[in-house]
Amino acid sequence: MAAVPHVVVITFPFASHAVKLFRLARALAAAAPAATFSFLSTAGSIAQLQEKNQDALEGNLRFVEVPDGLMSPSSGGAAPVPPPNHMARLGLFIAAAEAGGVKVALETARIAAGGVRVTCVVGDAFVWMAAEAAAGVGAPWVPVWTGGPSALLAHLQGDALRDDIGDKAASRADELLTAHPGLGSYRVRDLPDGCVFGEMHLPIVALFRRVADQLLVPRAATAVALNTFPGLLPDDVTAALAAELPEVLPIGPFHLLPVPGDDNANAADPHGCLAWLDGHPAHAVAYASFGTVVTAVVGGQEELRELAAGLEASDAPFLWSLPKEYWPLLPPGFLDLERSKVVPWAPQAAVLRHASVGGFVTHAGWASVLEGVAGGVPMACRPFFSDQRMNARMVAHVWGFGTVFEQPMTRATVAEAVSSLLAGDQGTRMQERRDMAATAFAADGGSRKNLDKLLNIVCPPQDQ
Ligand code: U2F
Repeated sequence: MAAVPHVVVITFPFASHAVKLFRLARALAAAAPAATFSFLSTAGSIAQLQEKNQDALEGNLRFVEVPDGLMSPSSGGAAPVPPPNHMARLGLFIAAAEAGGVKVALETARIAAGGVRVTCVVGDAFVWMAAEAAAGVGAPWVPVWTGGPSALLAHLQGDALRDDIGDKAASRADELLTAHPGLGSYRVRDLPDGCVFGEMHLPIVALFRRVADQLLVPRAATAVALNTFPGLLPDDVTAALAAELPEVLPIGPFHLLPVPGDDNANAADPHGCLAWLDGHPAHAVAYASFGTVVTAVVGGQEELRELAAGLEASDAPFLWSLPKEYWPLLPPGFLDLERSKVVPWAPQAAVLRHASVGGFVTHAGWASVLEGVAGGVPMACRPFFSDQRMNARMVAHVWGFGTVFEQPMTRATVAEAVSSLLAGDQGTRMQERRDMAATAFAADGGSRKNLDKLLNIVCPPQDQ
């Protein structure tokens, strides 16, 4: 008799990764009701997910904790170490996961599921040690890359890029990477931090190298799932990824993954963004947001004030999602502007789908880019780090769907970018890709087929 499928989905518990992997877990759990699903994350990340998802979850999905590394071994795990900064927390989590935290969590998941052995591990690629843990229990490993696919390609080709560029990144910054398959549209300066330049001592840099090495181990991964949909990426990027990886499964946009009862249309909107948008004509409003890590001040307080001044100078009505702690940095009187709305959080995917939104000022985090594409909203990108420069380049130079701030934003460049997004016809250039996104999970949609393939891996047909 075939084993009862028990699928573990493990997330990287930082930034918006957990939200993305959790949506995938819910979509898989809903599609395979006979299988058991365990969602693995740290206690803090699980608490946040539970707070945001108060509706009934799929009955075959349960949470299981992985260690966050914050407990001091010398204290016998009794007292938490004082919370360090984001990068330090990330380093502690990785160290704990590598020291056996993931393996132990798989065993915890097995016990919590009444002893049903883990039959498949779907995991955020950042949690690279899940590969070994999966192999240890004889289960296939399916890594999931949530960021920009071109940045993944750059990490996979990291050795060749470092051999080519060495320490000449600064003098060759504007050179196109035409010698590297799939990277010909990008300049040296667009590469992700830690690939050939950046703060090489940071734990995230070591993490990216380890992730790429793990993905390149022959036969370690059964398939690699990406947050994109067939037809979105240029052919050379798709071909280069296929050449480097085992089966590539584009199963995005993740925000549209089919989760019964949650299509983002009824997203929580405690600050009334959608009702406010209802009061504006089509394509009239600019929306600004910088995701969950950048939050608009990575560029510094001065740049935040320039952005504010630029939005004000553009004369357009605007909605800005900005965490409240930064509001005191805004120019005097800014929060009282009649034509603006500043909120600490917006239901972004629904906002970008709203007919009145005509332009998006973004850090070019990959989910934000996909939500912009799905909403048909052209973007003015201010990339800061990681994959964001490559994502921004894809938006502006590959798709022609907006602009990039190559320098920190100023009052004048913001006002000009916003006016041109709202006045232009760039939205029509993306009509085809927008339609592909909208139908990605329809019966014959591109991502639907890949999601079915993924389901066949995680729960082979006889087990569903
Ligand atoms: C890191 O990116 P972020 O988490 O900062 O950015 P996104 O990938 O764009 O994801 C942000 C999500 O948060 C949502 C938004 C996205 O789904 O809709 N959101 C919202 O709903 N409301 C708000 O007010 C603000 C945001 C990293 F920094 C990037 O470089 C990577 O590309 C990304 C990959 O996972 O992770």
